[in-house]
Amino acid sequence: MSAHRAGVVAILGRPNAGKSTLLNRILGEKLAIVTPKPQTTRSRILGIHTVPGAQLLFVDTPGLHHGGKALNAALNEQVVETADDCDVALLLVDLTGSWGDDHATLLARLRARSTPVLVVGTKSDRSRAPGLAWPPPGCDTAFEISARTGSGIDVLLEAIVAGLPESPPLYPEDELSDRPLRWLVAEEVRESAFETLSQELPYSLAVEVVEFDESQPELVRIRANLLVERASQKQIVIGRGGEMIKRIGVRARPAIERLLGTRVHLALWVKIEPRWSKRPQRLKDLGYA
Ligand SMILES: Nc1nc2c(ncn2[C@@H]2O[C@H](COP(=O)(O)OP(=O)(O)OP(=O)(O)O)[C@@H](O)[C@H]2O)c(=O)[nH]1
Ligand SMILES: [Mg+2]
Repeated sequence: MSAHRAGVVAILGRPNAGKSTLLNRILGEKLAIVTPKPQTTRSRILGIHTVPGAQLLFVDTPGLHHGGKALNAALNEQVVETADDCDVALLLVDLTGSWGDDHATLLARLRARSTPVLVVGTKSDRSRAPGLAWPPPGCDTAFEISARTGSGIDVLLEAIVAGLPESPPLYPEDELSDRPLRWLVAEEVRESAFETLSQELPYSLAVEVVEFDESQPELVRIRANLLVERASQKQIVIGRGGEMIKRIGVRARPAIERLLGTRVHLALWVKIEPRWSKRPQRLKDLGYA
């Protein structure tokens, strides 16, 4: 019998490449939030996938991007640190998009550290961008997957396992993530806000669960604050007569109930917290750094 393998698998790529969708598909559970908007993921999330003979510790990362805010800098730092610390790297490239210098730079960095890198084309269920050279320049092989249909995922998983070091399992086999439940709950609310609110507003929004009362086994009472930076944003999130915040709650609640496996009472409040996205310590408290 071959030796047990285990290690950290970094999921890297541009915003919107399909990183979180792939993680959820592999785990068979929704761990990471997914939206059509770029820059959805704000922090590394460890997703643990245990199979006979191997344990894969997937780290979903925010998309690499530009911009001067402390939030953006914190996001990019997490990407680089994850890339430098992993055992196998997946470089996700949207097959409906393009290959660029950002991909090439990341690939060169990983190769310089001798990290095994698998280049993975995503969204293969959609038609490929006509100008895309595939496999990309400098790559002999590349994978193609669809996290939506599941196509190509088994082949990819086999290749990942082959690249992992020999090691006993590093986490209990029934563990799914290193993230606390209340953080996952906050993320569900953030996803709902992303989907409900339009334009840039979601990027100025943070969610913090401030109360999580499990004293009644059949009904968990949760209170979460939606933090915005300005009074005008607060008005938009609340909406006319409270209509918007109500919609955010209605959309988030079933997802949270699925996550917790109980009925949930969800109370949402909007609070102004100027400059939350610019304060490194606050980003840490919120779990975004
Ligand atoms: N058709 C199709 N759409 C996909 C697939 N994978 C992801 N998407 C869509 O692409 C969008 C972005 O997916 P995410 O998983 O949030 O992308 P991400 O790379 O995690 O994005 P950030 O967290 O913003 O960096 C969503 O609308 C997904 O539904 C796929 O295999 N096929
Ligand atoms: Mg994501």
